[in-house]
Formats: sequence, structure tokens, C-alpha cells
Amino acid sequence: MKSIIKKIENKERLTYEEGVRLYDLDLFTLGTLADTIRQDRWQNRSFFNINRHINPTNVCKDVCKFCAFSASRKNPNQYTMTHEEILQIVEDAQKRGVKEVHIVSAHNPVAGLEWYMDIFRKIKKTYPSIHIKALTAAEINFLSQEYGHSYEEIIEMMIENGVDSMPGGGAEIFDEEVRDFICKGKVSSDEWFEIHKLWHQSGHMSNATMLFGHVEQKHHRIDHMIRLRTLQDETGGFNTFIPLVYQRENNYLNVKNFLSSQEILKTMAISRIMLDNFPHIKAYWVTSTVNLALVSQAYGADDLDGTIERESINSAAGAKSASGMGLEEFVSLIKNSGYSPVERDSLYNELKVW
Ligand code: V47
Repeated sequence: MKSIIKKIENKERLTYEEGVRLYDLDLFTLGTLADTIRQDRWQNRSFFNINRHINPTNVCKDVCKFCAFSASRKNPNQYTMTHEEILQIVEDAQKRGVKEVHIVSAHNPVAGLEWYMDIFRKIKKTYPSIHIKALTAAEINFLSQEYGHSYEEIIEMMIENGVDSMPGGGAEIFDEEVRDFICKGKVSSDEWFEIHKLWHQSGHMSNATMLFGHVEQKHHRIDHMIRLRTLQDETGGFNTFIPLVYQRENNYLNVKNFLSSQEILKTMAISRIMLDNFPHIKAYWVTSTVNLALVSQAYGADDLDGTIERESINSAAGAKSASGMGLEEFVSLIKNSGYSPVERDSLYNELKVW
């Protein structure tokens, strides 16, 4: 173990085997190692943005066992927003100072490709300064299959219609066996990577998530990180890594053992250590709880996402995020936890130190 610690202190890259062994370290040591990396890069700054999540439809042709958002036997309330409704949300959000809309939907086979694409054009035309972060690789794969377009063509449409960056959703766990068990039929791991690579090659940035704390084991998480690290070496197109803590309600996974806070913090710290080429690690307060996200700042995380305003995917599965968080509260929580709140734009340009 000493040689692994030495490697981290010397800023040397860890192998898969060494990554798996990190979980045997105690939390304090891991935290100290991850915090040193975080402090080197970002000192006491904690980034956030003023954003609005919009989830325009929950009608989905796929059945992911962990998902409580898509309309199903457990969630019979189907909805699909009209473009007018979505534009009204953006209009109201912009008045409140929102600078990014994060638009993610289910895989709705009746809405039509135009329904997906036109809304981006309408938002960009009416609110050109709003950053549109939209369409996960899972949605792009769905649109490609459903409407017979290549990934390149869908990406071209996204760019033409005003999408600025891609969110990191749909990554779940890349290990094929686990993936088959939790979300068979959805975008494969190879396809997820192909789509992000093409997006990066088009000159745009994206994020990457990892859904953990369900049926996966620790080594699957390390494998997940290493696959991301490999593409990042090639393209440099990822901004941030977001470990999403599995939420347990209203879904079909039937998980009995849940993660301890220790394990969540260890995973946060290990992400910071393993992903040496990722600029940012995001503690997504929606799935970790706000308190643990604040503690995560001392375990490698330098980003806390944002005010969000409304969130339907994780809150459907039990997260306390349905109505986001007020800006004043967000800022004061970061300050009171000993960090300097830095409002950023979606590409991590610093806008204001609060
Ligand atoms: O891909 C679904 C996850 C993701 C559950 O890019 C669940 O900045 C926990 O990707 N428990 C969508 N998670 C959210 C997402 C995201 C969130 C915040 C920021 C960014 C970003 C991206 O939510 C899905 C899936 O992995 N999810 N169900 C659940 N029960």
C-alpha cells in the first residue's frame, strides 16, 4: 500500500489493480490524498452554476431497472411537455438569472425527431445567451436508431439547432455484464464512448457520470473510471466526472444493501485520484444529499452542480431535489463549510466569486 500512496504523492498514474486496492485505504488517508490534488488544482474554490433542469417527457421505450422517472407500472403518470410550456419555463428561468438549461428526456418513440430538435432552435433563437446542455448519449443513440440517422448526423443536427454541450447521463456502469442486468437494450458502453468521442471531435465538451451503489462491485467502478480516463487522454473533451449515488425508491432493482456515507466519500476521493486527466469532480448534491456533497469538498470534489430549480429523474427515485435550491442558501452553505463559492458558466469560466 505504501508504494501506491507514494505514486499518488508523486502524481503518477495508478493502474486498474492499484485503483481497486484504494478501497482498502482508510477514509482519512484517501481524503487527504484526494484533497491535496483538489487543493493543487483549485485551492479552496468550489464551483457551481445557476442552472435549470428540464425533463420534457417521461415516456420511454426502454426499461432500465434503476429508473423511477420513466412512465411505467410504478409511475403511471405519463407526460410530454409542449414546446410552449418548455419555452415558458426557460423564459421564467432566465428572468431569475439562470444561465444554463440542462434538458434530458426519456426515449419517447411518439414525440418525433423534430420535437426533440426544434425546441433547441427555439430556445437558442429567443434566448441566445442561455447555454443549452442537452441530450445524453443514451438519447442520441435512441434518436439514431429510431429515425435511421447516424450518430454524426444527429450530432450535426444538435449543433445546428443550438446545443452547446452534452450532459454525462446514460453512462450507468460500463461493465457489460452489470450493464446488461440493469439496463439491457439501452445504449451500450462502446456506443456511449463512440458518441462522446464524436461530440468531442466536433469541438464540444461533455460530462461523464457513473451510477453506483446498486448491484455493481468496487472493481466495476474502477473499470468505469479507467475507460473514461482512456478516452479523455485521446480527446480531452470531458469537463467533469459525476458519481451519482443510486436512489432506491419506485424502481425495479430491488437493492437491499445501501452505501454508507464512508463508501460514498471513498468513491468521491478515488475518482479524484484515478481521473488524473479530468479537470473537475462534481458532488451532485441531488443524489449524495446536500450535507454529504458539502463534506465531499474535502474529499476531492470541487464542483457542486447548481441551483437546478426542478429535477424529476432522481427525485422520482427518492432524492430531495424536486424543487432545487435557492441561490442565497447554496452560496451560504458553501461559505459556511469553509470554501469559496465560485459561480461558473457551463464551460467552467469563472463568472463571480460570491
Ligand atoms: O443517466 C436514473 C441517473 C442520470 C436513478 O452532466 C439515477 O452535468 C440515481 O446524468 N438513482 C441522469 N441516479 C442525470 C445526469 C446528470 C445529473 C447532473 C448533472 C449532469 C451533468 C448529469 O440519472 C441517468 C441515470 O444514471 N439515474 N435513475 C436512480 N434511481
